[in-house]
Amino acid sequence: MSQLPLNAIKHYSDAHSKPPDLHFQYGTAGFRTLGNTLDSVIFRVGILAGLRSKRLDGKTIGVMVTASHNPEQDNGVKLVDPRGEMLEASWEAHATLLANASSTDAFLEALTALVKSTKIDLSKPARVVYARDTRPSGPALISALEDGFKALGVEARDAGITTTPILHYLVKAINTKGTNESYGEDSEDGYFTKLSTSFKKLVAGKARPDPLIIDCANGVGAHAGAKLIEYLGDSFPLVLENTTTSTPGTLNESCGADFVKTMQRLPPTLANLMKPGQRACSLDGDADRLMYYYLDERGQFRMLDGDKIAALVAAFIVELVKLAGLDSEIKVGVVQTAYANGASTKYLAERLPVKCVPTGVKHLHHAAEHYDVGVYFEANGHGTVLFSKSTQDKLKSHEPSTPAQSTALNHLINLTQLINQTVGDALSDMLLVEVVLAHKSYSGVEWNSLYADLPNRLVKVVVGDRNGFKTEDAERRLVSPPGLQTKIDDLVRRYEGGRSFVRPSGTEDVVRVYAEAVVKSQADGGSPYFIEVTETYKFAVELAFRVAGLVYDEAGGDPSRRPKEFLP
Ligand code: G16
Repeated sequence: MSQLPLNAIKHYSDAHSKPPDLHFQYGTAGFRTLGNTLDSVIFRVGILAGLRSKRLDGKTIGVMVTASHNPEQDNGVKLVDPRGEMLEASWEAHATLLANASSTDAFLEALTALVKSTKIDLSKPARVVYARDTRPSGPALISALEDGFKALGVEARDAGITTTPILHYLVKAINTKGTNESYGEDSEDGYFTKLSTSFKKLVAGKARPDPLIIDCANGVGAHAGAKLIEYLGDSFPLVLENTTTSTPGTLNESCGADFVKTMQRLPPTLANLMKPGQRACSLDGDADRLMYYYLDERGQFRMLDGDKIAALVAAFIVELVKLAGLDSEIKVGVVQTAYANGASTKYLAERLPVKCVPTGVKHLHHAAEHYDVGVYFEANGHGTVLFSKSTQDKLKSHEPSTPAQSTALNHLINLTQLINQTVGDALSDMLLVEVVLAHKSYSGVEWNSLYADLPNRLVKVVVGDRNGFKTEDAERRLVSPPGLQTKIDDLVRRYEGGRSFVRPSGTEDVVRVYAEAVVKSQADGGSPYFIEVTETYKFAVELAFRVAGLVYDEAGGDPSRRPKEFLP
């Protein structure tokens, strides 16, 4: 094929027309909105994925149909580049342009222009691997995607219903197959074998962990978790909860990593299962985020979020690098976002280089690539660890001079196998956490005491147009609407240890408000938005809701809906 098959594309495109009056945007994690509006977008993404593959000489591109942590009625799609990482940023704009072409003719025109501007050789093969999560809107959207593949003549491989991180793994495994950078067998079996084998090696000789409860968010993590249990055998007992993937309305509903992080409490379904001291964790709807927690001796909920995971894992890797005698050659660094708890940033920055970047794993991933070992986690539990190519080569070629060095070196090599380095992966991260806990003989209590979180609160504000909110300084300051940042600064000054920022979400139609505070300044009076919370974090809640009030007013909301609408 040296020309676009315009007739075939036209034929299929007419069956997937764009809804008028809707604007789609490739955001933080691809396109994400109500599932029943996405038919044309997903069809067009099928063609775009094929063109991306042709542009990259026939390398396999991944397409994941998921809306991850979003409510069940939402859906979405994201593209995965050949090394298993997120789509290159410049192609996000192409995706947005194609998705918004108003008619089939406009779409054909935009495609022709794209082929020309990006110099795509249409004679190259187009290869794509695709998967979806368990959302009810998934099957129809997959058939729209497949129409896109048929229209362009894409060689497409269906990976079925699986997790986002497994799809990323497959993309990398397919593209590195038979090379000296082989990432593993390009199958789910290859993925589970790689994870479970390295996990067993890393915990050999350690006490078997207590059973771990996993809240699967009633999503695809339930399927993957059940498979992982088979591969782990006796090495680690897992108890899966919230596994009803076919009951409508249950996905992410009062469960899952986002619920735990936002509400800072146990999923209600776990309340009767957990005993003091017991550890558990929550995945999100596509199993790329992980939140840990436990009940203390008084039965109080204690959360171990992405920041705590970063602190635990980074310290462990630094220790192993030192034990292996490689500390002068391998430098470990950490990447966070503005959502990282101030106490975690302080703890980490006293020990390691720490960088702050805008929200979205793609930003963290790229920043982490600049370190020999880059540990990145968003506070919401999304993250992984990257070992640079030269670090991996060094680990393989280093000659240890003592048995202790040799052991540490082997642990590091096994960690490179256990960790899904393509993207945040809840199951791989969960095994990583358990390895560290086993090596350090930590319970949740010791882990939690690495540092004490500053009280904090996240609030979502529903506004007319979130695009009116623009930020700078890694999203820590608002530049638009004009004047709003000054008002936020005035409020923040009234709280000791106060910090707050506002940014538009890239995955939901809301503006997010984050606040930390320790004590309210004496000079400040009471707040009309006070809600019932425990003493320890009432000031953070108060500050978050007062800032949310400012945002709401600025966005021209209906005063009668203020402030109850702020409750997430
Ligand atoms: C996605 C991104 C994450 C991001 C999250 C929330 O997660 O992959 O990097 O933190 O959305 O983004 P926002 O605040 O812009 O809505 P997921 O798990 O939903 O794919």
